[in-house]
Amino acid sequence: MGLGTRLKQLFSGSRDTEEFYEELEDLLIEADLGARLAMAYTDRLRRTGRVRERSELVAQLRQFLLEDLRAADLELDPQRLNVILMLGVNGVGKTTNLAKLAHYYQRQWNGDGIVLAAGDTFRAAAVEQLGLHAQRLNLRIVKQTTGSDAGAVIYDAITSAVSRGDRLVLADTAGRMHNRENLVRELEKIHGIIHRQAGEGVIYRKILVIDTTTGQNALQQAELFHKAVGVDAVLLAKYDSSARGGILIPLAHSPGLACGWLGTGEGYTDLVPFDPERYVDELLAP
Ligand SMILES: Nc1nc2c(ncn2[C@@H]2O[C@H](COP(=O)(O)OP(=O)(O)OP(=O)(O)O)[C@@H](O)[C@H]2O)c(=O)[nH]1
Ligand SMILES: [Mg+2]
Repeated sequence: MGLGTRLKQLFSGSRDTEEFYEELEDLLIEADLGARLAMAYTDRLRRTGRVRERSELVAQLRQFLLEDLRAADLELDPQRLNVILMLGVNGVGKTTNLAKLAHYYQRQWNGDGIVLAAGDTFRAAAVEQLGLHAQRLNLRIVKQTTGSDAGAVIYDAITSAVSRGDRLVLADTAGRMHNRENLVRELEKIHGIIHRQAGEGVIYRKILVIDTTTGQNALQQAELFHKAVGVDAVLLAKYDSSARGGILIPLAHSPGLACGWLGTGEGYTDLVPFDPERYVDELLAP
C-alpha cells in the first residue's frame, strides 16, 4: 500500500494530536523517506498546525518534497559524442536500463551512431546479455571475453566511436567484484580512462542505478559511488515493483543526487524522464 493511501487512512482517526504526528512520521519512514527527513517534515507540520484536512497535509508535504527534490540535467547533444557510464551494485538493473536508454536515444535521434560497450567483464554471461540487447536493438557492440580488462573495452568503444563519428557510447559496468575495494578501484580506473580520452567537447554522464526495492541501503550505495567517481544522475529502477518509492528524497537531500529517470518495467519502453511534480503527486495520491 502506497503512502497516499496510508495518509488517507490516517485521517480516519484523531487529527492534530501527538499520536497523529507519530503515526505520520512512521508512514513517511515506511515510504523510504528515511528517519531524519520524516522527523524534520513532521516537526514542520506540527509547527504549522495546518493539517486538519488531508488536502492540507498533502499540499504541505508536496511543497516540502518539491523543495528537496531535483531533476538531473541529462541533456545530451546529438552533434557531439556523448558517453554514459552505468553504475550500481549487482542486480539493480544497470544492463536492462542501459538498453532502454539506447532505445530511447535511438528513437529520439532517429537511428544510428549509438554503440554499447560491454564493460561488465566480471560476471559470466554479462557480455552475452548485453550482446542480446545489441542484437534486438540492432546496435553495434564493443566487447571482449569475460575476464578481460573492462577499461580496455570502454577505451576501444570510445576510440571507435570517435573514428566513426558516433554520437553515443553507453558503457555497462560490473556491479560486483571480489570485494568492494576492487569494485571502487575498477570504477576509478574506468572513470580515469573516459575522462582522459573524452576530453573537451564530449558530454560524459555517470548514471547511478538504484533499485526501488532496496530501501535505505540505497543511501550507502550512493555514497560509495558518488565518492568514487561522482554521480551525475540517479536512475530509479524497478519503480513499478514497489509501493514505497520515496528513496529519491533522502538521496536528493543528503548525497545531493538529482534523479534523471524512472525505470517502470522490463521492456525497452519502460523508462520515463524524471518529473519531480509527477513523482510527488504519484507518491501522495491515494
Ligand atoms: N520490474 C522491473 N524490472 C526491472 C527494471 N529494471 C531492471 N529490471 C529487472 O531486474 C533484473 C536485473 O536487471 P539487470 O539489468 O540484469 O541488472 P544489473 O544491475 O545489470 O545486474 P548485474 O549485471 O548482475 O550487476 C532483470 O530481471 C531485469 O529485467 C525495472 O525498471 N522494472
Ligand atoms: Mg548487468
